[in-house]
Amino acid sequence: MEKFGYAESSKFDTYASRMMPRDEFFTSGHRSCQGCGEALAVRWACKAIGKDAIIAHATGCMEIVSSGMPQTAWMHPWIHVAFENTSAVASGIEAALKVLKRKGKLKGPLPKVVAMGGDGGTSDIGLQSLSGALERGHNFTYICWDNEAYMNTGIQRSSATPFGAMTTTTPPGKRSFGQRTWKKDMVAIAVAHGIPYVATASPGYLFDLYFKVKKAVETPGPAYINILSVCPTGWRSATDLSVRLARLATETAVFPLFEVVDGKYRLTVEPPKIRPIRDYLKPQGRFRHLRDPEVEFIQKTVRAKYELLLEKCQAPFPEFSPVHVPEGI
Ligand SMILES: Cc1ncc(C[n+]2csc(CCOP(=O)(O)OP(=O)(O)O)c2C)c(N)n1
Ligand code: SF4
Ligand SMILES: [Mg+2]
Repeated sequence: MEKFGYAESSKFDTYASRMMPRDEFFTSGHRSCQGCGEALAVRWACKAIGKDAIIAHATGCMEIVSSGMPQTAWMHPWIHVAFENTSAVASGIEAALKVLKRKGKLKGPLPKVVAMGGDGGTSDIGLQSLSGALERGHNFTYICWDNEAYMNTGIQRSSATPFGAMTTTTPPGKRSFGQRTWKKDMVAIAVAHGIPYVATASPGYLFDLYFKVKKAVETPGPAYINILSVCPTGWRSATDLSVRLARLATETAVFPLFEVVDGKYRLTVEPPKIRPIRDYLKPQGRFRHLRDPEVEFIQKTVRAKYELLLEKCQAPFPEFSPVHVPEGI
């Protein structure tokens, strides 16, 4: 795959696993559910991270399914941390590596530092330590496995749960249609920190995901990637539909794939025609209860947000001006 590069890869409509590096860093034998889109995303993200990396991982599905004592599916040095301090731990690792290098105890390029967490661990509980680490400019990459609820503890809503979705804490009924709030925009929050690299990715477009993660870990300074992680258990969807659903999320503009480099937005996957939102909602039991008015509201809002994103992509100026402090002051 490396010989094609990012630009060429976007021309492929089919996907062949043989085109990706063979090294496995998230190995088989873990206990994720059948058809878990999150586990697929982790596997390919880890291929992109490559050798010589240290991972701090919050509690959540990908930690629980992969690290039951005395086994582990992770081939990288991997630390299980609490929700609140994932990015603080990553900051500490990065700072310690720099000190070791300064003291001459580490030679050559430093290992890459990566923090990972679910949407609950990122957009709710770990948000303040993430914000601090982005603001301080640590050289690390944060990856959010966004399956849109607290799945590991039994499908409770998070601030990343989409409008109208059924969870165990937003049950639809006579007085409720499910989640009442719009999904928190973690990408916009990350961009607002003025960091050099922010992106969305999904297991429906693995080449796109691979190159974004690679770019993120190679970017000096903080990088943030939000990965839509299809969860058949929580989304009440068929286990053989996960990759299809990930693609539908982009084809319906619910989850556009783009990157923001030094404040400049760029769409990386441009669907030739945006499909109606029903195509995405229908295969998911979590949206089964929605009536026409709610579906129409979702359609209208998704369309308006997509238009706004396209405008940002076409804007001649970046969202922010990167500040490069000159040497010596
Ligand atoms: C401070 C704290 N609160 C609650 C829990 C219980 N808990 C463990 S996993 C989990 C769900 C995590 O949700 P998310 O971060 O979205 O990851 P997912 O399981 O969906 O991949 C919760 C609430 C905990 N471990 N620590
Ligand atoms: S609950 Fe969802 S995210 Fe968690 S392992 Fe199962 S399918 Fe994957
Ligand atoms: Mg989650």
